[in-house]
Amino acid sequence: MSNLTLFIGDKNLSSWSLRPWLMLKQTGIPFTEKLIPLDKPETKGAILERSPSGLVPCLVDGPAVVWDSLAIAEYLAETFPDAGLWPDDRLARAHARSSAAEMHSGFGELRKVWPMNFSRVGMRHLCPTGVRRDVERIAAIWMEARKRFGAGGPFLYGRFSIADAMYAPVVSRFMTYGPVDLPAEAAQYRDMMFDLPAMQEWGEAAADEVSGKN
Ligand SMILES: N[C@@H](CCC(=O)N[C@@H](CS)C(=O)NCC(=O)O)C(=O)O
Repeated sequence: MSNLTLFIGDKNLSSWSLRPWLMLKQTGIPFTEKLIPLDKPETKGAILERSPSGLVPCLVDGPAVVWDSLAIAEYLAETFPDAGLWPDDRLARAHARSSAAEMHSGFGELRKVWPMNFSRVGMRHLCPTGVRRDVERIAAIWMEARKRFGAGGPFLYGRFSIADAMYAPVVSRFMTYGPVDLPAEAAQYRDMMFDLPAMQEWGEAAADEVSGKN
């Protein structure tokens, strides 16, 4: 029997924390969340008590300590096979893994120039060439996944998967710094994701953090 605790950072800012949190929420896997406020003198020490990398997210499940969003995703997929966190079909799964990995290791310009700021929808912004290139590549990944593998539902691979969670902070950025101009199919996916009750719940907590309610 699992007893999961997910250590996360501020909901307004911690894009990496949103990913495994959304995987757990969307699949209904029970967990306890513990938020460690970022950018404070005590932050590093508090995270290091739990996460050997000194970074969040970190998942603790009894003796298992899993740091890094993608490692947490794999741990959840393996521990809860019925949650269907990767697509069943081998080709779709290979595509989904590639999409998730590209997000995990790429899109540096977009991440640098447009940091996640979840509660601030519709901010004025610049869109330099590097960011535009990242936006176009992300839209292409989304549309290819939807076209080839998305027939079974509204998510990238039909049913909700790790790939959707990996792109959730991008969905937020596409609202914060925009709404960003996207092809219709990609915009439809972005809006569907942003409207998920779990995304709204995260957004409300992010807004409370910013307004000082939390
Ligand atoms: N590659 C890591 C990145 C984790 C990361 O950069 N986390 C940031 C918050 S979003 C962090 O812990 N920052 C705290 C610090 O640097 O002190 C992952 O995928 O989980």
